Amino acid sequence: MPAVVLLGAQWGDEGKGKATDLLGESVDYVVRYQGGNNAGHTVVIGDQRYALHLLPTGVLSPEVVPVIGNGVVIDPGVLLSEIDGLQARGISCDRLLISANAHLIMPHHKALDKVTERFLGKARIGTTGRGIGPAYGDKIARMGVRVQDLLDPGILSKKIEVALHEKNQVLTKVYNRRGIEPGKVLEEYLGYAERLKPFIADTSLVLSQALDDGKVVLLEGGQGNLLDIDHGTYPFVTSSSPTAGGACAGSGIPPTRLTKVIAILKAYTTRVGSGPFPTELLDEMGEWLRRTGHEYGTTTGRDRRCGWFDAVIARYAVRINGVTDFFLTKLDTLSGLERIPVCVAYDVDGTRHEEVPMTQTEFHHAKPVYEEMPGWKEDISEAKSFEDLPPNAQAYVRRLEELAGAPVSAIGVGPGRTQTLQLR
Ligand code: 2SA
Ligand code: GDP
Ligand code: MG
Repeated sequence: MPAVVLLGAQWGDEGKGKATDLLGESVDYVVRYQGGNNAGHTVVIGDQRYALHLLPTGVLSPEVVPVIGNGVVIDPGVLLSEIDGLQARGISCDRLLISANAHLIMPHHKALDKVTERFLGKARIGTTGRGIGPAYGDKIARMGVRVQDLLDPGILSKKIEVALHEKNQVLTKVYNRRGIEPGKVLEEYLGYAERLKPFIADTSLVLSQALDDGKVVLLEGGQGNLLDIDHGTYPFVTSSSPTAGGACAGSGIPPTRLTKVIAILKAYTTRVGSGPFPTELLDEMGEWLRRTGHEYGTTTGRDRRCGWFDAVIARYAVRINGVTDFFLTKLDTLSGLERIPVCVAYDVDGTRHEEVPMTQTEFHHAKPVYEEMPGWKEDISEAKSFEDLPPNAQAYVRRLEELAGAPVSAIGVGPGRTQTLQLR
């Protein structure tokens, strides 16, 4: 009765979309359990490229039931355009199930995300501006609007009115912006309700029964371990729990039913938005990684910050998530380098740290301690097995495995479905 979690081991964009798609062949349900349309998961099938934001990657596999779990925050307008966009490309979204308990992103969440970021100036988080933080804020404050509220216009109207009573004060008095008209929001959301109704379900019940029936459920994380609201580089994090624990809370699947935790690990490190990043390269080398690895935000198009592989955070991902295997991605990007530095520990104000430091102040002071690995010149994008890789590429993978403390079970050597080496 397997339920498998697939999550990002670093700061997101490790290639989770491609990895989920690959597993799509052997799973019955793919569930998004947190985040919203801040996520950007890319899948390349033949000459077609799909960038998914809210829909689980499983939507691309005809046999899979895609599920948006209770832990997700949904911008209904964006979801419907994503569905329409895929249907127009011949991908059916009819199987989609949306948890009645998931929360909705409302217009005031998007407005507040943007004004607060502007107000913070240099201290901004660097959010995607999609209203994610304010939507989760209202959820925790118990004033969120949920998917099931779309089924009851009376409740929906009341909730919008109560929320805007407060949020309009903030928007107009604190930030000098125009207030939002409750009637207009109600009309807009009632329109969404009509179209979304057929998809709304008690998804935790559906998943529980599916597991009882021996089906395979894949829980697809967005963002990554270090963007977790509790375990990440707070406050430079997203407002949800991309970690394995979050997969249970955000889907209603109990921890005792999880059989595997696959962490997607990029062969180097990237981050979008602000916050500490010990191995960041602010020089030409960083630019080379960005260009060679096409490191630009899938949702916002922003340049991703790039740096060397950091084994301290890979070990941390194993500790927080109980990682059973790694999928190592983008090994092909590193081809052509003479030597490849790998961060094995941090120097924090003269003290060596093998683990992520306890405080953010220390994390901000962390300087990488590097070990250098010899690089390889060969193009590896056509490799079909581990043995096809040049010896130095094999040694690089083995060293990362050793430093991170979990086995690598697959290696990505290109964005395409077929550019993957299975190791076990
Ligand atoms: P938010 O919008 O409140 O979740 O932003 C808070 C922080 O979380 C980061 N974040 C991300 N980091 C990497 N990838 C994400 N998805 C997109 C992608 C990002 C993009 O796939 O490329 O297109 O810019 C993602 N979503 C949120 C964000 O940068 C903030 O640091
Ligand atoms: P996600 O958010 O973790 O799903 O990752 P993104 O889709 O935001 O970014 C990962 C990018 O790397 C996408 O453009 C993928 O097509 C691409 N990609 C995934 N795996 C590989 C790989 O092994 N090699 C290369 N070159 N690209 C990859
Ligand atoms: Mg992404």
